Amino acid sequence: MVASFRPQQDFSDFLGTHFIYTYANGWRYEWYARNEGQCDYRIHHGLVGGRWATRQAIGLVRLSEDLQFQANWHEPTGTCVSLFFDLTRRRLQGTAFFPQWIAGDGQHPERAICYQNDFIEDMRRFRDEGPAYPYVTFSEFATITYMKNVGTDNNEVISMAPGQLPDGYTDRVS
Ligand code: FER
Repeated sequence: MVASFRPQQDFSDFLGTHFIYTYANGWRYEWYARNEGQCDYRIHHGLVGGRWATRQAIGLVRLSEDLQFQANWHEPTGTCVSLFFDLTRRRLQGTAFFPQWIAGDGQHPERAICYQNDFIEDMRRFRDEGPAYPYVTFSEFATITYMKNVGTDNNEVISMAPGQLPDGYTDRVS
């Protein structure tokens, strides 16, 4: 039998970290590792810029003994997201599978632009009404421009809509 490899699943260097990053195509996101099972995020630029959510359920994986972590989750909209964070190199690779109703030509990304927590039932309805297929795959590398540990379960990190933030908020570096 071939020995299987599974790095120790120690998330202590990742949990509580707040990130701002920009994808190669210009999309800018903010993401917070709230705790082992949940993330908060805000979308500043991109297809669904203005969208944000807190306490989204995620699965976390530590990919190696280095500071490499992966977060995987499924949104109430039907979108599936997988983010690979390389903390040492301050890089990220993100893949999202968007249903047609969000990312298809002539469809309705604007319906997903909200504070999702207040519209979970609507998002599930849009998801179920579709169309879902064919899914639209987004896969890009991003550069992390801000990375700071602010502790876990901090409600001050992602607490208002992207449009309510002061000018230049996403340009801060750390
Ligand atoms: C990301 C963080 C969150 C990302 C996507 C999301 C594409 C969420 C998307 C959605 O729910 O629509 O880095 O990369």
